[in-house]
Amino acid sequence: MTRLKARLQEKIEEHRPRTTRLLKEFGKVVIDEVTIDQCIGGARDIKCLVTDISYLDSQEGIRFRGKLIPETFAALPKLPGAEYPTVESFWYFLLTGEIPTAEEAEEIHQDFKARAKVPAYVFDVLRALPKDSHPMVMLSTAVLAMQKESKFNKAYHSLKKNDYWDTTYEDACDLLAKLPEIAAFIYRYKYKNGDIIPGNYELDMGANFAHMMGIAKPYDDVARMYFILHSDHESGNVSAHTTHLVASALSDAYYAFSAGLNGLAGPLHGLANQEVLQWIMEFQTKMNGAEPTEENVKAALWDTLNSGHVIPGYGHAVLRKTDPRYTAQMEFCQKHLPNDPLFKLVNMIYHVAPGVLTEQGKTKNPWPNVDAQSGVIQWYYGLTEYDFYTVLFGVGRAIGVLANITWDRALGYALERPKSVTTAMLEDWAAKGGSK
Ligand code: HAX
Repeated sequence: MTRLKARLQEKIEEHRPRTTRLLKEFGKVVIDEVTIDQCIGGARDIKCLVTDISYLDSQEGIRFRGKLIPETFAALPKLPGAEYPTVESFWYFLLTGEIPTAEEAEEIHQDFKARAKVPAYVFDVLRALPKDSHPMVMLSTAVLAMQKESKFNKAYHSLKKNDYWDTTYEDACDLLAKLPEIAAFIYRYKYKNGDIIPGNYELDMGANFAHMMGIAKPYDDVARMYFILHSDHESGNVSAHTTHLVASALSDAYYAFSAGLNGLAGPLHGLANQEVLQWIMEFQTKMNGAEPTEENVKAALWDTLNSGHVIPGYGHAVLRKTDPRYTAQMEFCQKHLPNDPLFKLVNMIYHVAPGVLTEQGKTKNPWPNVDAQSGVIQWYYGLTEYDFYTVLFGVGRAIGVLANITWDRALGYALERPKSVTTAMLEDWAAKGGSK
């Protein structure tokens, strides 16, 4: 057993009595109320999910295990010469809340190396799909195709509830170890004439991904940064919630994560990174080679709004300030590509879009989210096929949602089953001023 798994087991045993006590002694304590606009309007802000892995504050943004993004990057171990921590060390941190030593992180690297071989049939399945399938269809299909490998599923009938986490953790590690190769395969198969670069598993996850993508340094650090930034955003977002929901039926990690990816593929969620680049490319085409001004950007943003569409990369269901994941990527750009024309244009949009959205007066948050900035970095390093960007998000998102479903099983979280009501009931309660 790795030190991570042993530590996780200790943490789970320490934690379980807290959840049991809350349920048994305080189960009827009221923590929230539900209004009609929340019921019709996508359950915004209703407190009905629990996770200790990350917490999203509307003002300060995401904290992973209590740490802000810069604190997380500073605290975790890095390889010699690297600017960002390894994904392996972050996995340890998300699961346990503790900063691993370099040796503990290396042990995870070795563990992932032993789990990394992708079954050959996965590549056959991918090759059988139409080549113009969206890369997210390919990723989700590849994950689902591997469901027969699930250790949880194989062991299910012989397991006791308290043991469910163990094989869920095994499935999570197996999946995480394989995802970079699957994602890189999709990229090289779809866009590089099937010229596949075999993995080098002596490298950590970020560096090996860069190697398999065929992109030189510092793309290894871009991959580490990108996967960590996109990992988790507490539990209510569509991809995290879907993964949790599906896993709550005791569907295994393959079923659950594949479903989560399908949610991530929506334009209001992870696909927004693709939409941002598409918007920028269409804008540049309209500019026809001329240097864009703030007035041009403003006019284009209004055109988008007036045609009834959203400005991709702006707004958020929880955040009410610039997304710190946006800021973290902007700082990377300021350091590595300060004069890049696309970066300059994205900055210009940042200066103009919040004012336009505020003037329009609909959105509760006119500030950029993670997706407004992420494509620029990928484009700069040669990854210009922007319909691939959500796959990168998906590999990162796996870290968070797989850590979460491992803990879901450890704490015995129940089958999710909220209650629906009818419109007539809402009308009746509206007339009476409440349901009581
Ligand atoms: N452009 C135009 N209108 C916007 C907007 C934007 N960027 N953001 C919100 N609005 C509109 C909403 O569509 C809504 O309009 P209606 O009343 O006509 O339905 C109104 O403003 C109120 O919305 P809100 O309460 O501020 O925001 P929501 O919680 O409903 O939605 C979204 C949050 C992220 C879906 C929304 O801001 C949006 O559509 N943004 C653009 C797409 C995007 O960037 N998505 C990625 C979000 C981050 C993420 O999940 N990454 O994966």
